[in-house]
Amino acid sequence: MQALIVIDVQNDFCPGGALAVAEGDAIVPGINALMNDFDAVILTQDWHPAGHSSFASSHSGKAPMEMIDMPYGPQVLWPDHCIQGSTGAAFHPDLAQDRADLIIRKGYNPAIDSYSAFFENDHQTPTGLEGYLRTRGITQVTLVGLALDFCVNYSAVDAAKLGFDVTVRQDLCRGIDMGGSMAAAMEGMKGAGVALG
Ligand code: VGL
Ligand code: ZN
Repeated sequence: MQALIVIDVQNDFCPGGALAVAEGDAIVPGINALMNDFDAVILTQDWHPAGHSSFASSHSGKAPMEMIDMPYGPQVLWPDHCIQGSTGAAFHPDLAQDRADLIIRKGYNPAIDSYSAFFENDHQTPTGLEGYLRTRGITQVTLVGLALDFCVNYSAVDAAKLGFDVTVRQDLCRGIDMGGSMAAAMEGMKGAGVALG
């Protein structure tokens, strides 16, 4: 059984959004077309409370894209984005969200970020997605969405570590690419056994 996992195709990651990824909206038609080919379709939604600890605005003297040491490790500080209930947190209006079997939200814990759809950034607090996939008999997952070098990358590596057969469709992803993050992500995914399609 195969699942399509669509990572964070939300307004704030598309052109005009708070943390816009170049051409983030260009992948939407291709993602919609792919949905028919899978036994399950899962959407993830970055879903932060106002004042989230991953926001630069929550740390005096810090600017977006600077790093900070958190108890769980280094963390990039982001512009305020995907605030619960905001237009920025909504899915891109053209995404076929009615096709989703499950929408999994992440990043709701104020003290910790969650790039991966499987675990928060401490790499141990689960979101519940693993259990959902296993109880539905899913063994193969294909990932698409935003951003390739952050949430897609972390989700793909975690899925592979958990033993799923993982493919990332690069043509249906777009990345942020800061400080060599894209090259590092590609190496990390390859090393984890992720197929880059
Ligand atoms: C993401 C940075 C912060 C992502 C989410 O979806 O890749 N990146 N929050
Ligand atoms: Zn976020």
